Amino acid sequence: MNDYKRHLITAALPYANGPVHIGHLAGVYVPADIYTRYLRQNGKDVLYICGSDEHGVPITLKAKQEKVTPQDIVDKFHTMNKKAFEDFGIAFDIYHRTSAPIHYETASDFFKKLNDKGDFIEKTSEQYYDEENQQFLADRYITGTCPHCSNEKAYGDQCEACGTSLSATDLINPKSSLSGNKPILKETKHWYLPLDQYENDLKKWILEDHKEWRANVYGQCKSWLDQGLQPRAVSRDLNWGVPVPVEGADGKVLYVWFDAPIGYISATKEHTADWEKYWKSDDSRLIHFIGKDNIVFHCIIFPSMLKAHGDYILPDNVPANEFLNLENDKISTSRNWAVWLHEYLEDFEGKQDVLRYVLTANAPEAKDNDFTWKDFQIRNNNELVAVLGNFINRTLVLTQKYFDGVCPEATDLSEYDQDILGQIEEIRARVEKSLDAFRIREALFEAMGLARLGNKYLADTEPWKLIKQDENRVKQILNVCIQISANLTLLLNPFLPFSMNKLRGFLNLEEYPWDAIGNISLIPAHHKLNKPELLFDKIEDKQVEEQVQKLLSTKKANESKEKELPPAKQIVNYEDFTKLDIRTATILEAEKVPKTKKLIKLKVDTGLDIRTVVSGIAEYFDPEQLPGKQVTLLANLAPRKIRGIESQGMILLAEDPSGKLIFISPEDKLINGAEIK
Ligand code: B3M
Ligand code: ZN
Repeated sequence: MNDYKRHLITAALPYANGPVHIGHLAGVYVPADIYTRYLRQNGKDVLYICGSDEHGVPITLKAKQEKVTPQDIVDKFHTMNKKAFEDFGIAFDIYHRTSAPIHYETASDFFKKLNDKGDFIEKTSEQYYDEENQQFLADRYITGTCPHCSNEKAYGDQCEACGTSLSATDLINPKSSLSGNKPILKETKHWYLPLDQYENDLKKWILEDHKEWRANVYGQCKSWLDQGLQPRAVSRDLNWGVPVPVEGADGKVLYVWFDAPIGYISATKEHTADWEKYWKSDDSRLIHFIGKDNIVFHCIIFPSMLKAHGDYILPDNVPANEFLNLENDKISTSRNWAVWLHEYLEDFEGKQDVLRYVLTANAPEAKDNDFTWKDFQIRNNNELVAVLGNFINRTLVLTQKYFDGVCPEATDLSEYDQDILGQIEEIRARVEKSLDAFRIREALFEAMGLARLGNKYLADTEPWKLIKQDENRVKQILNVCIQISANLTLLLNPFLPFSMNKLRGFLNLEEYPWDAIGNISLIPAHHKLNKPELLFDKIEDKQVEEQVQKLLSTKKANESKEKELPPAKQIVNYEDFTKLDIRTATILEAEKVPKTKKLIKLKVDTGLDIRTVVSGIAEYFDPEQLPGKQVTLLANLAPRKIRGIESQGMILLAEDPSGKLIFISPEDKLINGAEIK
């Protein structure tokens, strides 16, 4: 660890326009939480800061869609996400929000200071404007055809079909999402932060002084810096956000990416009157945990803002994670392709640590990774249950059984015992090395090494075989196992806080600091342990199948949403329509046409006669369900031979979005042969 006096850990502020999911946890909040808990266990002065990002265009769009105010949207998701994080043991010192007055004040003051110093460039440019709504259009409010791939639903900032980032003026046939009209170009003034002026300082600060940053972070920064930085607008024409605090800026707010990182500052202010020492002294260490899509904002833009301001420290590291996919597909809020935290806890009550474990063991630190329910089950059953849980359980159950739950006294430990216990410190050193370098996933693997070691020790020594002839040896063995268990509570606490808390209860052990790891008499002889329960239990196939099924139905629903309605047909005149003889009829008998997949032969009562109709509905209906059903029939369709059967007419059906066929039946029972006109 390093010698900083204080640590300020920030985790990206999630947008309050949707619930949080496993991708958020894996990318940012769990690794930051592990790191923070590690610092706290080391007795460090540390603040862990987060909150809701409550501005930006998507929130206003969602409010519009749902016919509520943006404040309603953010209130709902702020409350929901705050609770979800708490439920998962994400131990923020504060979970603040950017709609709070203290944030408005802080962000305004920040802008004013830069503005007064003349740090901004004011520039007028032409932007799209919706005349009907008398409003400038944010890029997200404009759709049109992508000039690269011809996708007709590209947004003014990005085409989601081909991934190209766009300017609204690149779009062919631009359309306002507000009115549907073609927007006009109109002049508007904005404030720009001249990033180009900070380029040289940034180059030195990142490319020379922070070579230790993760390769993905360093690489992205390098590529931005190599391309050369341009001035960036820090204001927008929008009515949701922090108003631009200068005269004559009506209808303009600070760009969400200008105010959101200042949210870290306002949250710290809200939390402690002593906030300045965390932000403004060189012996404080600022660390931003974020996802990879936020790198440029935290490594280039926010540091430029901080530098321009002058009073603030810059981040010492920005450990950004790549993305987590779900069952081989990109996690997406709009397509509901996610595992939502609140839903996980409904289905896996009390299993927060299992998810924390799996997301860390498979963390997308260096590349995108995939979460699958099968892997979730395997890691739980083979690692948490079979290794960690099994070791703890055997230790505690055997101690209960042989020594009434009292830690036995161990004298004259064997060399093997001493070697095993000596390895605890080595493991601790490896965990520290990994955590200090933000290799959290490797740190977990190393920490689990102590559980693996304990398991191996038990398998090697087999105390259950010795109890009859050599009780003294069994005392030594179980004492060693109990000391390993006690050390595990400390070593795994940052990763699995719920379970280690439980284990501390089983061991009747008080809390110890991190540097007690390696102490081999944490639990003295004759110390009474509590009655144990299982620390982890198996996840059954059925539970996993249910989750997979849930995702499959999401996939189906999405596919049918994407399915387009068939195009409208040519106009016909009334004469043409009256030529069709459409009548009610009742199915009397139904049987499958042999050797076909789709066909059913029906006998129907048309009121006029009883006739045979062949219909392609066998994939959707059982012949047994059909007799008695009243349907509509096109009665004067010229008879056709289908598979050797003459079909006299056609039953009318409609297709639902999933492709399922549905009969068109009268709402009330009618006579057969009633004409439909
Ligand atoms: N709300 C983006 C995101 O959730 C943004 C982060 C702000 S951190 C200051 O990806
Ligand atoms: Zn495109």
